[in-house]
Amino acid sequence: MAVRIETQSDGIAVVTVDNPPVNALSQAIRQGLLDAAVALDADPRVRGVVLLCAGRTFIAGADISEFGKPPQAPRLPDVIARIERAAKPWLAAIHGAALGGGLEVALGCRWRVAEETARFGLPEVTLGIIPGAGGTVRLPRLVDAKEAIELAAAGRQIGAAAARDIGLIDAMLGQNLREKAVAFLIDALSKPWPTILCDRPASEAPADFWDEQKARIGKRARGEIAPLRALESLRRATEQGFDEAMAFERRTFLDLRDSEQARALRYVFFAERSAHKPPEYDDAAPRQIETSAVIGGGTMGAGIAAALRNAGLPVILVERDQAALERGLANVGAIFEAATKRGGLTPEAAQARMAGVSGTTDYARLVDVDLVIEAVFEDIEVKRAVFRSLSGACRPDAVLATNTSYLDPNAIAEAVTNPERMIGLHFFSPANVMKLLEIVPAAETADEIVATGLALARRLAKIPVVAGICDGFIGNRILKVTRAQAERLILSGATPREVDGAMRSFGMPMGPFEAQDLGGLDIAAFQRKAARARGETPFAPVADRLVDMGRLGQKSGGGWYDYSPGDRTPQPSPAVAAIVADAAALSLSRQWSAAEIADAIVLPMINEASKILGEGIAKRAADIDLVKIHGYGFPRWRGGPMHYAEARGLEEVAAILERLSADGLAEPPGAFLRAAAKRGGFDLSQQ
Ligand code: 3H9
Repeated sequence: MAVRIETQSDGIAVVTVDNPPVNALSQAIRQGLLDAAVALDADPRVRGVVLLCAGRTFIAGADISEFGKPPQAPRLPDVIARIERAAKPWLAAIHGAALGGGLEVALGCRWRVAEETARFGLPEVTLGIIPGAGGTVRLPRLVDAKEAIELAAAGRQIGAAAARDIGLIDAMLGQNLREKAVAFLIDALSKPWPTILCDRPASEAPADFWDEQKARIGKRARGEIAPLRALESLRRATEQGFDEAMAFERRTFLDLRDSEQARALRYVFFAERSAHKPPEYDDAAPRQIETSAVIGGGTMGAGIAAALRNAGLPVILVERDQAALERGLANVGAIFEAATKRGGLTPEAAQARMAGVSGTTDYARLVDVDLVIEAVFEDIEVKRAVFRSLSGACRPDAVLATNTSYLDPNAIAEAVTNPERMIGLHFFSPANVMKLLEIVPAAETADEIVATGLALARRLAKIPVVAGICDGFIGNRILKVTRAQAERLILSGATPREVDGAMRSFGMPMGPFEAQDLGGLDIAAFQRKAARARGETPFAPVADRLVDMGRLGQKSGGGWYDYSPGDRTPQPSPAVAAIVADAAALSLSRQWSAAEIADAIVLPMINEASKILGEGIAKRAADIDLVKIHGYGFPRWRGGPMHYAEARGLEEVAAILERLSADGLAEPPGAFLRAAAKRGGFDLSQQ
């Protein structure tokens, strides 16, 4: 039985939801809860009800996989209303996560208690919807409107202590949740019961409060619809009666559930989960990793070391001399210090993390480590030398990984004894923050080493994508196209500011020129130099000139934009305009709308991504979407470039590419994209 009832001799009934893996509110669970409320009200032995869940979590929400299908009775709002008005009052005893519909069920209970490690949230907005079973209506009847907005419109999740502090739960209980919850309920039954939320007034907010919140949430949403709709629903909940507000919330929920954004966000949700288990490696068992080392303590190496420590792995940081080692250790320390300042880590936790990082300049110290990640300068000879040293110093079965972003892991593997244990693990900067991990097997890499990379990604809370070998792998190969297109646009009449603005409007956190100024123009210039040495002809006439002039971005006081000292606000640069005018003398010049600019950048990205898929560099279209969302800020609510292309229609994408190509502004659509357009789409299934 998915919903079990046990009636104890003390008059407390314990209702257990048991629907692995996350106790989602499938039709059977909704029906089971409704039946339980009816049956327990009719049972004279019962005084009160404890609702808890089996397995690793409380109810994690509605069953997202049911969203695309016709709804089945009973509706969740009706189930919750029945629980709320039950004659025998309910208490929710929460462990794991109470999310979405799970928290809404808990709000229908008269009391909520939780284990210290429990988490709470209404993450519906992250799925392109708003709560649909009273979340936005009951929450502001329990907690302050500001807190309700954080949870329901900003989608923030909070821990048990914070939940207790804002009044979302009545008590935080330790281990043995069931016994403690029953004891809590028996005590609570003997005191006056709290008023059910549907009968309480909503928390009031000053007149200008909602306008301020609208501006704040709207700014953060960057094109996403759901957060502002959730805010509107919360506002109605404070201004209208319960039933009217419930009806508004439900209408909005149903309206959004079938929206393009919700479809895209659901697709990403399931793609993220599938990413951890690519079927090609189903039969490979990961190696046990208990100890680790990072070679190189620069920005990337320090970020990787911090990520490993955050996941509980001890780290040995290796540098070539004592001074570099001290700088590297200081870089790692600075990451934990910053986390402490932001409130993400207590000073004690930061100290403990740092205590787990030891430093050395001697490879002999690595004799026993399970995993080494190299993050030194992007130079093949430097990297080969590191791997020769590692081959001599480490156990023959230690996993050896390179964090290269452009070099060929096969060329590095030549320096490794037992090359089947060597792999590319491409982190994104800052490595302790960015979610993406490109896993790049070399020709001889064993499947179990790829599986080890996948398991490591899970442990580091990252999204893994297995990529084949080509220049830039999946992400940076597409990035090169993005940059080249941005440059073509400014040579065709658009300004850097217009291009950046258009891409922000599309939903990117930053435009391509601002991003280059932030990261520095020198790294890409270095890659172009290497590409030219290989006989390639990368397109970057303006960027090349800027680098020659020493305009490397913010760090040199100017790049695509000018910057006043101490001010990071990009200012249009007359120097750049002059270079563009000079370089553009032969090109066409025209006015560009924001939508045309976005097309001229995003559709060529899709074209390149299709080639990547056609060549087998990416195994699934969904992998490319995850790379662009988690490594490059592609708007999640658009589902990534491949999902976006399908939603737009591949025929249309191909036709616009043809037109751009006729004007010399992009490559024509490739064979794989044309074939997919004919078939009616990429295969966006995740297997
Ligand atoms: C909602 O509630 C709407 C209501 O307001 C209105 C109703 C009227 N449904 O993440 P994991 C699967 S909207 C279906 O790897 P973890 C997941 O696909 C919902 N399936 O585990 C995976 O399957 P598989 C609001 C779900 O321990 C497996 O469970 N709620 C759902 O790392 C394990 O997932 C949310 O948005 C679901 N709701 O993390 C919560 N959730 O093994 C979404 C998970 O086949 N869920 N699955 O790949 C989560 O945040 C995490 O899953 C959770 C566990 C934190 C619970």
